[in-house]
Amino acid sequence: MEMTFRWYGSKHDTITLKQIRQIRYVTGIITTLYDKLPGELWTQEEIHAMKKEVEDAGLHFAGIESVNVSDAIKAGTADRDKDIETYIQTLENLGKEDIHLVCYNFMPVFDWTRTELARKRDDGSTVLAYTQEAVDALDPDKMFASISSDMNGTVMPGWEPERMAHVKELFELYKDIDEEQLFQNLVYFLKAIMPVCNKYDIKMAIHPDDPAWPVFGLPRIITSKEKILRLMNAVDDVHNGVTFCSGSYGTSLKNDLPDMIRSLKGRIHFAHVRNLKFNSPLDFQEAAHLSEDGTFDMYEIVKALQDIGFEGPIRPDHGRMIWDEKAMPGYGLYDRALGAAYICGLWEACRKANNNK
Ligand SMILES: [Mn+2]
Repeated sequence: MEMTFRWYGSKHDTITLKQIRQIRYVTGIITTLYDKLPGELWTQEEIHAMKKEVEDAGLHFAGIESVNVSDAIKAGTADRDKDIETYIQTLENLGKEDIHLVCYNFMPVFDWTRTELARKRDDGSTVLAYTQEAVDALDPDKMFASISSDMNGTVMPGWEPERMAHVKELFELYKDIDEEQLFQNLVYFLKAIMPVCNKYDIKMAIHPDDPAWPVFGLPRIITSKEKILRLMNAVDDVHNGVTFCSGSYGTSLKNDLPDMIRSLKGRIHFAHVRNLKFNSPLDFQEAAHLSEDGTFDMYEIVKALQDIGFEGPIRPDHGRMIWDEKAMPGYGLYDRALGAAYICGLWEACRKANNNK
């Protein structure tokens, strides 16, 4: 595996590549062209400049998170073929720049959903949190307003003001789309892009829905072992793969995370590893990566990844906001650096235990 760090670009991130380079455990960067809206073409020149900036800082360019999929593709509107053609051209340009990993998601309207971006813990740090009760009491417009006012002046992908200004129209677009239709639209998209992925060996890695159940009446389709395996079988090509995000699949306590990892052998191309702490099945908050700080057995998650021969990038995922850092919620430097060190420690311990068997 390669330990990586998500970086939001010099224009938007509070964290520098120089700082990331000094984490030591981290060798790779996961990033994106942050100013691109879904459906926009990425030129080869833009991709080249992004990659060069990372490499000039002494880091490896490990992959893209994300090339976002347009609502026309997700909802299957008349414009989708045009947008798919653009997506294919973007993939072609990524391939020409020797980039082989693309994370994406297929969540309608909202990307991940949280109801609080700074819930205070006993230790004085803050974390992102979700309660179903709060979602049920909110209308989506207000949800956007409360999230956007709480971002420490940052803009988070999937919550761009340009898109969110049209929340009502977006909801209208999806009003007749049920889970099955959304799934078929995803399969249509994947089948269309597989030839270019094969040509350049680009591994597509779908990020699970977060939380792993429908919110605001919108369908969610990447939520469980059964559903992700259905997608793997529907487009049975190694380039149709998975970002295994423990914190997103883990929002549903029905998901057995190590078992899911084992069932996806050969198809996990990227891993997000983080922990959650549950107060009840529909009320959870993010936690330090350490197993005993939350609900998941992080050792078993790392061990399962190693047991299936996972060789791709791993990144620590959302961390707590600690040491008075001001950064994008979930994406501070300090707690994610601690997370990277912890995961590397687990990885080394698992590897040595295996070698000594
Ligand atoms: Mn994730």
